[in-house]
This record gives sequence, structure tokens and C-alpha cells, in this order.
Amino acid sequence: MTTSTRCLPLALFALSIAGRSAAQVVPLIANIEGRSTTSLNGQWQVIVDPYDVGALDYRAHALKGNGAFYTNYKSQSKSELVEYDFDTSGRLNVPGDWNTQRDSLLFYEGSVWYKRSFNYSKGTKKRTFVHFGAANYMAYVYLNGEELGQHEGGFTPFTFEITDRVRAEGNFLVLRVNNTRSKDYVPTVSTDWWNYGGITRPVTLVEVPETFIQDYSVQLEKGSTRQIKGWLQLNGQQRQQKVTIRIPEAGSNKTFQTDAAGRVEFSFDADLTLWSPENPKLYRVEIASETDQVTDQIGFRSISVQGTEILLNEKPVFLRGINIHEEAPLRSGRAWSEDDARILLGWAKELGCNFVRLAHYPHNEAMLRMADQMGMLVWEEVPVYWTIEWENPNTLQNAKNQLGELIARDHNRAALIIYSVANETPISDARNRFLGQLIQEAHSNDPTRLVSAALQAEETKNGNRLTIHINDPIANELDVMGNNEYIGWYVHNIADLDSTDWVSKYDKPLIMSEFGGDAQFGKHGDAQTRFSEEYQESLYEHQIAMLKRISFLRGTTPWILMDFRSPRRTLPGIEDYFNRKGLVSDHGEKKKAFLVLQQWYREKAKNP
Ligand code: GCB
Repeated sequence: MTTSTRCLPLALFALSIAGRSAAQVVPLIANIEGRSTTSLNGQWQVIVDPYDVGALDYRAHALKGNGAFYTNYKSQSKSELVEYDFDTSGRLNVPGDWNTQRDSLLFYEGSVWYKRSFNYSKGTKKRTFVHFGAANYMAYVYLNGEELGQHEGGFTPFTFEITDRVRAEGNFLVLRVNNTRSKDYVPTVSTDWWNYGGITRPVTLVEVPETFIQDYSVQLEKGSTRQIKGWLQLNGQQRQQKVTIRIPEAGSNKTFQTDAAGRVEFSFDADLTLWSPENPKLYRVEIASETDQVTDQIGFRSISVQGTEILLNEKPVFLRGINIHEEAPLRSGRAWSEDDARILLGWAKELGCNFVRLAHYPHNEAMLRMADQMGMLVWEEVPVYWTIEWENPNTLQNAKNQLGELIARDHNRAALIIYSVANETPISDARNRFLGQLIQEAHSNDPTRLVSAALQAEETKNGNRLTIHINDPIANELDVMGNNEYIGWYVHNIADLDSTDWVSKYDKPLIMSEFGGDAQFGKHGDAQTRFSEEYQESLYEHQIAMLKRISFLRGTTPWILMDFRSPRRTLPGIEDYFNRKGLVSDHGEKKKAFLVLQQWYREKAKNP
């Protein structure tokens, strides 16, 4: 392990500005798309290194000299021993997981070294950053043989400043990406999804003025449909500047002054057409300081909770949702592109959805941008999944960092309405404290959005009637309760759904955040035959009948839109390492249950 500073969460922003010369790691730059950028996507040279010989010597000490792979050392004579060579070791595409690019890497967990050379002509009086959309799970980053830093967490972006290190010619950027699982990580060792490794999202060089607009929030104030409330943060020496927020189509043009810390908070009235799934109106918002400017596409909507209602733009809404994993449609591997997002959200639209749960970790930014454009409300989640190390302060800090990075990236997206802090985590005091802190973090970091989690429930039986009680202390701190249930698949029979009732002691809305069962596309049988489309179809019919009886239900996200890879699913000929609970197969074929849900959602859309 290196000793360099890890990428900083948003909370350490002020600190990092103050100490910028000490470390190149920086908080996230908002809206990379809106900046002057150079893509480093494409083929990178790679060395697969299962024993970390490029990082550690045979006594497990960090390698310092030419043997360290990040130096990209070449032997200087025919007798000099150098046992690695990026030039002849093969290539992989970036962005992309390594597992689906080489058969031999499908199950691989360990390190892969990536190297990419580039020339770069930096503008005068400019600063340059290298931005990674995500690398799973640990990333150790080097430029021109020197360490930039490291980042932990497989699904959130990170940035390093390289202004003083990048040269006109012959730069080489090296990453060691390691996806080994560990008990103290977030997520921990056991998940029901593929542990795709690699640089899974785009790599981008970002050039900005010496003092630039680091981040901003331009959103409706909580509880208002016409008051914009926001803030802007500059990064650089010239911190006191005039800044302008223009929304030309709404006739807004406001000027403010940043303080000595480069920050300003503002609010102003605007006459806006509100964003909604039916009318996903986005405004061009121009944000300018004296030294920098950036343009974004931003929608404005309100979201709140009143008793058991969820209110979108002050009107009750039922969230007709579906779960989605970040699994590429129609091809294997991690999804990352705009095309992937268009297909996945297109299927959700076809199903009649106005809402998606992006399970179980932050998906790529293209998904959020596409949801904004297509009018799809979004639940985002951090991978606090199952059995996290609740007592471990580093694990908590890590979860907070990932949540902070997610919020920093997406807090201007209208589509995003819910942050979820956990999935199916067993109740204990330590877990309650851990989640309590994450909930607080989400609320204080972004007070405008709702916070949820997939909770635990209890069941009681009275004769042949089943009652499920939403009873989880964490519910007290949430805005919206989530609950996963697998009646008719893992527990009880499909027929039991007809005699199941739900009760909640909380005056809060419930989203049934999972239900479903596996079906292999094309496998037919009767409604009792496991893995047949008919079983899944029947399960959905009975589930829907039960869900209709839950008075405090305000949304559903069945599990799941598309079949996805999982190492837990070993059954040959049926699962073949895929979880088959998709309504669409991994080849894009629609199963019978798709039509059942579609029909219900179409009715619901007409008659919520
Ligand atoms: C769950 C988990 C989800 C699994 C699903 C299943 O409860 O939240 O990650 O994939 O069940 O298929 O078992």
C-alpha cells in the first residue's frame, strides 16, 4: 500500500484548497462534459499481475526502483534483467471491464496494470486534471513514473491535478487496478453481482482556468416550485469574483459575489416549467465567473413526502419502477455508455415505468443524464449491501466517501429523487448507528432529496394468513421506506401471496424495492415449474394483486429489468452464472412477465 493521500470526499473540500500544493488529489469537478476535455479512452496496454509483482518485492515490501511497473522501465542493455514489458503484454479497451474482454479474465480477481501514453499541449494559464469515471475497486495512479494517489471504491469518479506534471510529449499514465474483495470494503465479500474489474468508465483530461468553477448547485429550494436556491464554489487563487447564473429561456440573469473562500450561496425566483416524467423539460443554465464559465442542462422539480404520500411537483405520484444493474444490454459486461443507457431506460419506458432503481451501487453518469432527458425518476444507491463491517470506522468512512462522491456528481440532475443508503442489512445496534450516520450525511449534503433503504421486515402467521410488519428502527430516520420481499420464490408459495397482508407502524410511504423470481427465456412449463416463464408470469400476477392491497404503497421496483451475471448462480443449463430474474434476457428477449407488469403499469399510469 502506498502512503499517499486518498482522493478526497466533498466534505474535505476546503481543506484540499488550502493544502493544494501538498497533494494533487482534488474534490470532483462538476459537469466534466461541459468543460474543455481530451478523452483518454481507447486501447490501453495492460499487464495482468495476480501476485502484484509489479508493486511488491518477494518480501512484500513496496517496490521502488525500475522493477515497479509504474516506472515503465526498459532494459538499457542486452544483459539487464527487466521482467515486464507493457509494449508486448497485450491491450484492453478503456472504458471496459477486463472480465468480458478476455476469456481468461472472466473470473479474475486481482491486479491489472494499465498504461497509456499521450502528448498534451496545455494552454497557458490553465490547469489540467485527469478524471476517472470509475475503476473497480482500488486504483493506484501514476503519471510519468510518479505517484498521483489512490482511490477506493469501484463506482464513483475521482480526479487528480496534473498541471505541474504533464508535459508536451511522452506522458505515460499508469494505473494498477485491483478488484480483490475484502471483508472491510464497501461492498464486502459477498454480493449477487459480478465483480467486474478494470477502468470501467471513461478517462478524461480536463483543462480549466487557473481559478475555475469547481462545483455548483442550481436547484429548486426544498418545498418550493419557483425559488431557486444554490451555491457555487471556485477553486484557485482568485477567490473573490463576481459570478452570474443565467437561465435565458426563463429570463433569469443574476449576479452574485463569492467570499474569501471562493463560495457563494444564492437564491432567486424564477418562472419555470417544471420537469416531470411526462414533460422532462431541461433548461440551459449558464454559470460564469470572471475567470471561467460552464453550461449545464438542468431540470427543476420538487420532491417531498407528506404522510404516506410522495409528492412530485406538489402532486401525489406512484413510482412505477424497475430495478436495473449496470449490466450492458445486448452484450456482456459493465454498461457505461450513452447507448447502453438509452437501451436500458428505453426498455423501462416500454414497460410503462416513470422510475428506476439503479441497484446496488452508483451507476455511470450517462445513465443520469439520459434519465434527465427521457423523463425517468431515479433511485441511486451506495453498495452498503448485506453484511458490511458495521463496527469498522474505516468502512464507515469509505461508505461516506462513496456517498459523497455520488452526491457530488449527480446533485444537479432533476431525475435523481432518492438516495438509498443500504440494501437488506441485518438489524443490530452497530448497523443502526452506521446507517444513521449515512442517512444524516445524505440529508445534510443534499437536503433537497429523499433518503431511503431496503429494510428488514418481520412476518407473523395467523391460520393461513400471513402478515408482514415493516419493523426496522432505521425507518424512523428515512423519508421513504424500501422493502425487498421474495414471497413465491425464496419463501412461501405463489398462492400465499393471496393471503398476505402488510402493516407498517410508520406514517411513511413504502416502495416495494424488490420482488420477483427467475425464468430462463424460452423455458416453458406450468406455473409450478421453477425457472419457466410461466412460473415468473404467475408470480407477477399474484404479486401485483397483493401489492394493490397495500394502502401505504407508493412505488414498486421489481427485481429486475435484465438478466445479469452473478458468481452465486451456478446451476448449469439454466443460470450459467446469470441471475435470471430479468424481465428481459441478457440477449434482450422479453419474457412473459414483462407483459404482466407492463399491463399493470399502463393501468396505473392512467389511474394512479
Ligand atoms: C436480493 C438482493 C439482490 C439479489 C436478489 C436475488 O434480495 O437485494 O441483490 O440479486 O435478492 O435475486 O436473490
